[in-house]
Amino acid sequence: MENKKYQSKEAILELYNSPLLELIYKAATVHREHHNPNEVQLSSLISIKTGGCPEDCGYCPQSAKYNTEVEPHKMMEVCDVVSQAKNAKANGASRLCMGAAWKNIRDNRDFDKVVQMVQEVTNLDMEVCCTLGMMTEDQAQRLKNAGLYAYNHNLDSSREFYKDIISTREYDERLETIDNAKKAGISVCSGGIIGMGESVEDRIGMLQTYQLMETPPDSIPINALVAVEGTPLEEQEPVPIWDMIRMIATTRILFPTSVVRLSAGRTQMSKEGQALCFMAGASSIFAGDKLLTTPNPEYNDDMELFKLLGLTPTKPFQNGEKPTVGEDTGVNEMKQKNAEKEERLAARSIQFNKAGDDFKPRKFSEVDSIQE
Ligand code: SAM
Ligand code: DTB
Ligand code: SF4
Repeated sequence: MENKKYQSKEAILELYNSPLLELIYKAATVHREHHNPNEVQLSSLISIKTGGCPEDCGYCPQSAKYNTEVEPHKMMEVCDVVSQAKNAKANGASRLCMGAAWKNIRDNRDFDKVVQMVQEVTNLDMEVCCTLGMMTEDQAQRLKNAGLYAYNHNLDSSREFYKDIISTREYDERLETIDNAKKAGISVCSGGIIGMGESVEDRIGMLQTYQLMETPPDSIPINALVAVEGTPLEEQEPVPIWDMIRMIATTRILFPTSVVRLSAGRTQMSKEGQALCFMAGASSIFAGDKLLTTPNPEYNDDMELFKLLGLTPTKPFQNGEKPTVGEDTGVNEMKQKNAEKEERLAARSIQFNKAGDDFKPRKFSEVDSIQE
């Protein structure tokens, strides 16, 4: 749901620039009308496929175009993702977000694995979110059938500023993927980054794009740029906390029912700063000492902050029903092939062991004599 009062850029800008304490008060009031202010969702991030991305997003350490410390890694195994998800759940996370450094999803074995991850993590009673780059409607349907709850695909900034930070894809392609997620009935998570050198008008431009959508995103992450060495934005100064608070408060007022996420960049923020972000309507954080590839506050520090502020982690599926987990032909074929492979390996090792029964190793002394 959007707040129709703020549709023009001028109206949003006036709100953004209003006296800070007034803005926070207004945002906190809206927040209390639609959300429990004492609950904040813990979301856990896993980079299921890291680095080597062909896109050139100027902020991203995973782009193959930049020389950063990120080591590329192939697709993780399903069992490892499930075990990390169990761990995150035991620590209070109700959502698992799986990220892949892809330009777009391709219909191959790696995607079959992702679909299986979605099935298995949803079966743990967690909200599963994926962020895999561009996605067709068929791929969205397949993920939805497997139990996917949300898809994260950020517009990141205004249409005008986009060209300055990414040259390998168009703003409209981003909008298309968001539409494909919506058509499949997947909850949309889409937001942006501040601190990339954009103007306040660019921040407002992004919010207006969401505001003018028929259905705005259910979840809006606000990231503060993590300036990573080797990327074109490595020299950017940390974004002032006041900008973060203004952005969160404005987003909260514009989209009263959406979840506003205080996302990347928290290691630069004080506890007091983060508390004001919660006051201004943020109700979700990424928990765990790593985002996808960059650092995040220690889990224990976050728990200390929760205790101090009297916050509790949100339970899963507060804003929507748990999706059903459907069978998937690709996953079933993959499992069948894996089972056959294991059978073949087991048969081979039985043969080997049998041969081994008759095998009498020679004594060392005999071997020595041969060598002589
Ligand atoms: N490749 C997919 C894509 O771009 O949609 C998914 C992964 S990508 C890393 C997900 C989001 O992470 C980006 O849209 C961007 O908003 C955020 N992100 C990436 N690098 C960041 C950074 N250095 N600081 C803050 N946010 C960042
Ligand atoms: C989002 O908006 N922020 C998260 C999540 N969606 C996938 C990612 C932040 C990534 C920060 C840079 C990194 O760790 O590589
Ligand atoms: Fe690739 Fe996503 Fe990073 Fe852009 S933000 S370089 S698409 S991983």
